[in-house]
This record gives sequence, structure tokens and C-alpha cells, in this order.
Amino acid sequence: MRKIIHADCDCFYAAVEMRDNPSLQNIPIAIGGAAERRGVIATSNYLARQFGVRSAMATAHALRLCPELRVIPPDFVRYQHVSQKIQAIFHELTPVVEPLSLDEAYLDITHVTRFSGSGTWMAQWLKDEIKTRTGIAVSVGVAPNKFLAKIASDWRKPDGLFVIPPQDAAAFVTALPVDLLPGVGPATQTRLAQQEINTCQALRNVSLSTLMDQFGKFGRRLYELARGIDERDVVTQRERKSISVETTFPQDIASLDACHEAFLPLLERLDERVQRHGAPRINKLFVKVRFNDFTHTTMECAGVALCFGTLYTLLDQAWSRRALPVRLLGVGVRLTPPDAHRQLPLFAHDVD
Ligand code: DCP
Ligand code: MG
Repeated sequence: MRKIIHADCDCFYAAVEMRDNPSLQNIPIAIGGAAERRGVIATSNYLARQFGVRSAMATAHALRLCPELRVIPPDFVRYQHVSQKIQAIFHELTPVVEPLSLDEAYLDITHVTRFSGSGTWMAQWLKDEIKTRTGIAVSVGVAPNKFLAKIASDWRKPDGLFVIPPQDAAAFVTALPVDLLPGVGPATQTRLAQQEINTCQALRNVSLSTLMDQFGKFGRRLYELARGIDERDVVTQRERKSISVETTFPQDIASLDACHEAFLPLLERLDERVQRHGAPRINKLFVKVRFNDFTHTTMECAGVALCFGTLYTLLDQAWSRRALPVRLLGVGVRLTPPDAHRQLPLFAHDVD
């Protein structure tokens, strides 16, 4: 039986700003681009969230919801600096750390013997050390797998610590709404809701073959997740073969122009993740598009650095294959394994 921690800082960019300028602590703040320049909110503190201010919202809209909102431009260098300190504390507990972004990581603590092997103690230690040494509050979840650990870290946010012991996992999952399952976006949720499947309990009543008929490979994943099963390993930097980000949109994106607009925030997130991994050896770039008929396509090409222009071209090529409304966009880089020879194909080519 494995033991996994998921740790995620509370309102990370905003927390760093509040730490460095205490006068911001009791007012609603957001980190993002200026409204006059059609900026977008990256994150906000919990006070601002009470007004409905959310990540990815236009700053102009956020200011209408909360006129006294203080909008602060991001300072990524400072956030990266804090992130490195936090990631170093994770590594004091275990070498098996998989960073997901600047403020978030999975830790496999199965073989940690300190703290009598208690996941709860380890989680508390992480929270205390990170708070003392960096001034940042982190929410931590402990569970037998990644899926449940991530749900657990969110369960008592902010400043949370929540443990799902293995014997409680199946019962815990029963009541979960299906939209909390990783990979279930608004469209899948709607499709399930049409069959009155809103919780994992209801999902468990559907047979594996029915789910696979409806959702293909993802059907098996749904079948397992509904039972609290998730075999994914915590993948450390050394073993990682790719870095990617993807988003399922609340509404399908109708045109290629609109896809271009939605693509930029994804590229920025990917860029952040790639930087988070130091200087990984990139050998390919890829773009994934899922259409509203649930087909998907991936375009990739050789490349040794994140080139936004190339990625836009791949997006255009992938989109033009079906030219249907888009429900999901993904973008990523494939990495050269530590000792593999580099062999770079010269032309963009199809994957599937
Ligand atoms: N971020 C961003 N754009 C988004 C989402 C996040 O730029 N659409 C940035 C700002 C966040 C950081 O990434 O501070 C971490 O993302 P999280 O989703 O963990 O959000 P927060 O840490 O801000 O809040 P929470 O307390 O919900 O974790
Ligand atoms: Mg966070």
C-alpha cells in the first residue's frame, strides 16, 4: 500500500505579496495584468475570492465585482525563488518529489521512516517547516494514491491538513461529485449528468464495458477512479518523459481565432512548468486538440526549446484536421531521456 502526499500553497502569488508587504494582508488583492491592457487575474487572496474574483478572469471584470481590489503586477522571479525553497523542503522529506507547478507537488512517502512512518506527522512537519522558513501557508493531503491526495489537499483549504486512510478511501469516494475526478471536464460531466450520473456512487453502477463503449480508454479510468483506484506513480524529474498542460473549456471553443486566444495562458503555464524543471532537454513540441465529437488529434515536431510561434503553427495544423468546435487544448514538450542520443527529425509529422 502506497502513501502519497499532495501539497499545494494557498493563493501562492498573493501569499508571497502579502508576506513581503503586510499592508496588503487585510485588503482584497489580486495578482495580474492591468485592466487597461486587457489583463487577466493569475490569482487572488481569499478575501478577494469572497467577492467572486477568480484565476483567469479578466481584470476589468474582477474590478467590477470588487471595486476596491488592489491589482498587483506579477513578479515571477520572486515567486520562483520562494518555490525553490519550498521544493527543497519537500526533498528533505523524500527524494521522490514530482513538482506540478511553482506551488504544488506530489511526494511519495511510502518508504519514509521518520516520524514513525506517520503520514499525518509528515504532513504537519511540512506545513510547519514551510510556514516557518518561507512564511507561506500550504495545504496538504495524505492518501493512498495521487488522485485522493490531491482531493485531500483541497478538502480543508486554506491552511488545510486532511488524511484519507486506505481503509476509508472507498467510502470517501462514494459521495464525490464526478466533476472532481481528474479528466472530467464540463462536457463529460454533462454527458454523465444526462444519464443521471452525478456522483461516484452512481458511476459505480455502470459496468466497465458500458463505460468503455462510451468513453473509450478513459472509460476504464472512470471505472477505476469511481472506486478510488489510481495507480499513477509519483514521477521525479529524472524519470520524466514529457511536461505538458491542458485545459478543458467550460464551453466549446468555436473558431480558430478563439483557440489562439485560449492558447496563450496555456503556453505561459507550460513555460512556468518547464522552468520549474530547471533546464530539461527538450526534443519535441506537441499540441493536442480534442473536438466536440470527442475525437482528438496530436501534432508534434522536433524542437529543443519552447518556441511559441512553432506551437501556434502546430495548433493551426491540428485544428484544421477536423475544424470542429474544440473542447480541450493541450500543449507540451517531450524530453530526451538522460543518456539517449539526440536524433532530430527535420519535419513536423503526424502522431495519430
Ligand atoms: N496561476 C496562474 N493562472 C491560473 C492559475 C494559477 O497564473 N489560471 C498561478 C497563480 C497561482 C499559482 O499559479 O498563485 C498556483 O496556482 P493554484 O491553482 O495553486 O492557485 P493558488 O495557489 O493561487 O490558490 P489555491 O489556494 O486555490 O491553491
Ligand atoms: Mg495553490
